[in-house]
Amino acid sequence: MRNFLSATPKAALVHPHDMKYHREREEMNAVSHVEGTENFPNLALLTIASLFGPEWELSYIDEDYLTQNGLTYSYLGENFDLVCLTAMNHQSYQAYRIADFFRKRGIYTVMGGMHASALPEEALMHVDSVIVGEGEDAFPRFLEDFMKGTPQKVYYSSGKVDLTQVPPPRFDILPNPGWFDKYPLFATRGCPRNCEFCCLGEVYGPIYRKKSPQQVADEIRMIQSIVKDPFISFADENMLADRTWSKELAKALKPLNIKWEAYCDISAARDEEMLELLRESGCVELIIGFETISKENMQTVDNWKASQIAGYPEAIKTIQSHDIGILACFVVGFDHDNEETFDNLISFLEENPVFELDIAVLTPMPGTRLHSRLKKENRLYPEKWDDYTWYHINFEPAGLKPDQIKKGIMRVFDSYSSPMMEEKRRKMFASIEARLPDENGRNIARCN
Ligand code: B12
Ligand code: SF4
Repeated sequence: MRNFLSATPKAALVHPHDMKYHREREEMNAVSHVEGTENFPNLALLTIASLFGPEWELSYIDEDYLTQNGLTYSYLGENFDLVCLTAMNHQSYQAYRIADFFRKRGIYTVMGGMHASALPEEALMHVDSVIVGEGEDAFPRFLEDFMKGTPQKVYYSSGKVDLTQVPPPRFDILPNPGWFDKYPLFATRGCPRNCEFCCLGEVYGPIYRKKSPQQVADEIRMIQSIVKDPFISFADENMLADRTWSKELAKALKPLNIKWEAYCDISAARDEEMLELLRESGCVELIIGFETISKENMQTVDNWKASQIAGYPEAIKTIQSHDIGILACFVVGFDHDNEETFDNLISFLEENPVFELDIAVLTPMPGTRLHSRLKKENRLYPEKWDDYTWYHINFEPAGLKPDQIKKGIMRVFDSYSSPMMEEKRRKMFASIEARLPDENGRNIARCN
């Protein structure tokens, strides 16, 4: 059995702050004419928190919160029995710094999330144990071993967690629950597509699974008991892939009187009955990965997506006609991209106005097919994970120089934000704008 510092074992759940990302975010905001950054509580940590027994005392530590409020990282001096870390690629160096620090103090560290799941061996150079994939089935096994004093180095998820059986995330442990702009939840896992650059299949596996609509509604009620008028941001990879279930979910959400957004693919446009139910249930925005309007490029991403490009204009019109805004996410840096890519995107957006726009730089995240291909082609730049922010060029692009990519993105955002386009969108989207809760609820930080 493990000896604890006191009768109540103490765990810290830490969301690392990445200074470099936040600096670049500000630069990107200037380019995209957007102000501020959105703050979310970290859903992975709140989910992991739900897996601890009642004997544990849990401290949720969000370094973004500490930094933005000018507070020191005094938690580093506190005594814990266990420190749990999560990290995306760009946050991994800071997660490692935190882990090194606690390990030097003899405190046990465990890490999960996107980065550690793709590179468990690397993570193990800094942390004591790694959870690969979903935490809901792997972390309880770790905890059991940890309590016995025999934790292993790596725990793998089955990738088949039954979402109807998982406990609700512990929003009640947030020390500052009202501070956040949006409150994330997930309702499904898995995605039927298989994009070359996507890292999510590696973590969640290929099986599409769902919570019950009632379960999701209950989780939202719990958030509502802690925060007034929370804006719910569904963190699912592709939430509306099952239309029948999505309609049931919309009916379960309607009485809650919330506003919400979710990630989905363009096929949502095919079911207008569903779109109407979504609108009635408070859906104000769908975040859709359009990726590219070049069929040649898209054929390297995913064949299904390549077959959808011709239908983009109609789909955009249909979804937004239901007063649901689209946050259209595009990626540049594909092998068939060149200077014309930016001109084509500018014309496409003039002809098919979208409520919001995001443009990211193609990034070869570890664990993806894109990463393996570029490695084989000897095109990866030396890996610096804090450059994996989706604002950086981390490989030798085929048809453009890194500088052209940056200038091209700027050109598209300048056109999108020109007074003429702003005016056009203002008129066109007045009824969507009217449905938004307030400025704070607006989608500012974006990712897909
Ligand atoms: C919500 C979200 C955000 C929110 C909130 C982020 C936050 N504070 O948590 C916002 C909008 C702010 C955001 C911003 C960004 N994001 Co984001 N985001 C997401 C999204 C949609 C959901 C993440 C989530 O909450 N999932 C639900 C939880 C429960 O799942 P999970 O994190 O995978 O955790 C499970 C397991 O991984 C594991 N686990 C995870 N951590 C731990 C820790 C321990 C100890 C254990 C035991 C287990 C464990 O157990 C959990 C339960 O099964 C994902 C895409 C997706 N669908 O996953 C992208 C994603 C995580 N984001 C991504 C990116 C790139 C970004 C940005 C850099 C984008 C940008 N350029 O602005 C920024 C960075 C922000 C920052 N502060 O540094 C990438 C990360 C890629 C990677 N390989 O690292 C993703 C995967 C999207 C993508 N493009 O593929 N994001
Ligand atoms: S990028 Fe989006 S659509 Fe493509 S596989 Fe990943 S989650 Fe699915």
